[in-house]
Amino acid sequence: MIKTVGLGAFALTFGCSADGQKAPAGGGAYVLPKLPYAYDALAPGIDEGVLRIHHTKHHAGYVKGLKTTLQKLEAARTSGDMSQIKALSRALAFHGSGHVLHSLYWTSMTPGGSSAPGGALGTMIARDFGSFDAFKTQFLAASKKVEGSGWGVLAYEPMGGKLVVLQAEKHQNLAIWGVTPLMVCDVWEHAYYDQYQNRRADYVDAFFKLVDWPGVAKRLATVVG
Ligand code: MN3
Repeated sequence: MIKTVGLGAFALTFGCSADGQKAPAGGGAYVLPKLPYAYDALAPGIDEGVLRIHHTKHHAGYVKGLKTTLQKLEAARTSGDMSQIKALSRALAFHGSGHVLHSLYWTSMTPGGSSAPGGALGTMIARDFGSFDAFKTQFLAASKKVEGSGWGVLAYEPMGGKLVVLQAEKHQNLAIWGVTPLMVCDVWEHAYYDQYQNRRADYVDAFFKLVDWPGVAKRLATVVG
């Protein structure tokens, strides 16, 4: 049975195909997803120009980098030349994680934002962080204090069956293996500098007001059943 969960234009398909394989979340290909809103729809929190360049240049660059890296790895296997394996493995994690996180970043936001979550998501946040306000304090602090370029991440950790807040450095560092990211805040300078200059904290506060909590709740439902 195929169940499609619409996350704006970034539709994720879950379920099993005829051979029992779970359908890939990205549709089986690495492509730049369309934004689920217009480039000017998040203003004034995030300006049109910032969003347009971020999506069409930066995210597109990670998609291209991921595909190029996979091609180089295939060539290395064909030739048997593994001399570049260290750099290629790093590039695979970097561009692959960049593509995953940016795809999620666009759908972490919705024009006008949304109110704090209730339902199963609200209950889990209260259970795992103490309260929504306590979660918010931790998420904002984590996002604002990433060292260098990186991300603030709300994720579901399946071993403990709980929600966690992570900082990611670059795209691929400081994760727990196996988590499912549910909501992410990009704090690379390219995400805000043209609008906020060095005021990363102001950008993070603006991002948080744009979070699409119903969308986050849908993502959680796909991993906790
Ligand atoms: Mn970015």
